[in-house]
Amino acid sequence: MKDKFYITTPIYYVNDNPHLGHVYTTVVADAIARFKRAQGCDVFFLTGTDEHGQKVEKSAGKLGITPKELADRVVSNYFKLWKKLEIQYSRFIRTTDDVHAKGVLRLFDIIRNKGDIYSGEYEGWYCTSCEKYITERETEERRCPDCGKETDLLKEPCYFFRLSRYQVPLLEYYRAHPDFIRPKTRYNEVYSFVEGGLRDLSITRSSIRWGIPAPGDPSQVIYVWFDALSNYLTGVGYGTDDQEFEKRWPATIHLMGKDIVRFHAVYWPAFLMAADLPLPQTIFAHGWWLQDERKMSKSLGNVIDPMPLMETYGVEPVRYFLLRDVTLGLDSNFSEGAVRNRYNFDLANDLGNLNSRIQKLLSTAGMPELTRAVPVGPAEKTLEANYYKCRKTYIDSFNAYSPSRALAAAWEFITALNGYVTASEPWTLLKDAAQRPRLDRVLLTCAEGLRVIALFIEPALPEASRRIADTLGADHDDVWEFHPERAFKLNTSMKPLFPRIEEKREIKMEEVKEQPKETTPALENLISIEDFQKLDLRVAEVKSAERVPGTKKLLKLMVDIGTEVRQIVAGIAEVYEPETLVGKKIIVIANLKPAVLRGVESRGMLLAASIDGHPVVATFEGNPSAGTIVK
Ligand code: ME8
Repeated sequence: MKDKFYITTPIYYVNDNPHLGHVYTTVVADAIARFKRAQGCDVFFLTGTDEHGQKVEKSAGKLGITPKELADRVVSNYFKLWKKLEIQYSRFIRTTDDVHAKGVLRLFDIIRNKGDIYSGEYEGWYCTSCEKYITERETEERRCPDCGKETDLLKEPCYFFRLSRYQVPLLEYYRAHPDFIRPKTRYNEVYSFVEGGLRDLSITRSSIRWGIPAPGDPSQVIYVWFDALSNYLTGVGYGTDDQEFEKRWPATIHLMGKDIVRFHAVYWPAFLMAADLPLPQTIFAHGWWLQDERKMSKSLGNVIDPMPLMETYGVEPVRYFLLRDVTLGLDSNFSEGAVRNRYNFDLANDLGNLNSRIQKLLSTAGMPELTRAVPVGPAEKTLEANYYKCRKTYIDSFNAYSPSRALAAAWEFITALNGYVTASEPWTLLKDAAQRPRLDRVLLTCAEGLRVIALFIEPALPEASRRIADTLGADHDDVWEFHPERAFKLNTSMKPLFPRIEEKREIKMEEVKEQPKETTPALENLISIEDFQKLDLRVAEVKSAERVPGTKKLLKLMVDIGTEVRQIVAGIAEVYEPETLVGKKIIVIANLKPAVLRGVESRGMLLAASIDGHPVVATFEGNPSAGTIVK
């Protein structure tokens, strides 16, 4: 039987249109789901919208339409966006669906019959924007600690959930399941929050009309979070299709932003315990995309609209950027320069060039013939071994929910194949008919290499993957095996995958700040070759990188220059996240006089081009070893 894998995203509020944060979670979930499908799992991927509550009611009121009309409008934008991004969800659930309400009522009834729901009166400071009461611990100024908005003192009769009863069972559960809440930082936060004591939770409101009425008491509407969290059950048949529910529940992973981890890691498991239902395997809270160090959010009005970004760079490059540029779990400052770099380096240069080189070779040389090809030699064996190593890291990383690391492994293989193409000099072989058997071996290896690259990139770049696979017409047995004797039915060549972005398209999105234009110097002040030879330029491998505290632009890098590891400082922090540089091969001037920048010593300088004021670090095609002289 296939392994079952059930993944969810949060269901998003419909008070406003989706922004890059929503795209992020959904793309990550989609990539993980695609990876698991490729591994042969029986995948169920649930996403949807959270349509009830005061926030939606208020937004609709402002627009002079009903909440349901607003929901329908915004939901259609979600549908369009997910289609464009090729999000392959199994089901899209809306909390206004009838089947959802049935499941919510069942859950409410079961918990009430158990004695864990009782009626009382609630008074507290309520943040309408975040739909939650603020605890005394969190605020002294009565402002919401998350969005900074003012809170209102509310007092209302309501039903309470006996959350306090679950403090000890929750703590025991966390201890017995250290991987229940991930990453570890979130586990620790949640653990100490629960350790600090849990008060009963009001789970209905009399002040709100837009929601599911509480069973047996229509004066009360079920609190939006009780309603919303239940979607993970109702989305797989709870209350309406018991067979489906038995098959799917519990979820393997609930993925969400760290803003809502408490709802998922405290309230939700407590509700499930109260209803005697099994708990999900993992609650994974990813970090935030920040703008100017603050969370990108609708309440703060600093969101990035994914549409123009996708128009400028294409849909797939945005997917790739989101998956690759930040480790799942960490925060990251959004910068368009980083999107552009990912596009130009990883997609246009590494993947796009490799694909064009191989496609061009195949179409010029014609079909390689297996029977004519020389046997696999040391270069092919090395490449094959490299593939298996990268594949292992790729699979382990995706299984550990680290798409960025998985993609880095895929790119390691892309670099290796690029190196293989260069080293085997196919264009020279092509000129000599006697070398045809050798050339056929090289071509077959290139085709096989490209084929496995198409598999590697599928979770991030489904369309590019399809296009590559289509041109190769490979047989699909043992897809994950690197097979030197695989047969291909090559199709005609294809258009470039990721053409380099032209300058004028690049700057469309960004606020263009006045920058002194860098001009290309005229051919004067010529230097002699001896002058040039004074420079000790070397290939250097970045071993570690970190920001220089208190500066916006400076990174401190430790680089291996072959003879030693030394420290250099570079003004590239606005464009490069430190961790993305580790492992990169760059060019360093090793015999530059040391300098001290903001108190940090720099012994050398890296080479970079400046494009519209943004540094683009010079790197290599292939993989030269550290210390190699650049001349
Ligand atoms: O909270 N960076 O819906 P919501 C990364 N309806 N991810 C972000 C982000 C950012 N700056 N901003 C938003 C709700 N997100 C509830 C959920 S679930 C039972 C109910 C993503 O529309 C992230 O996944 O406010 C975050 O958790 C979610 O959008 C919040 O979406």
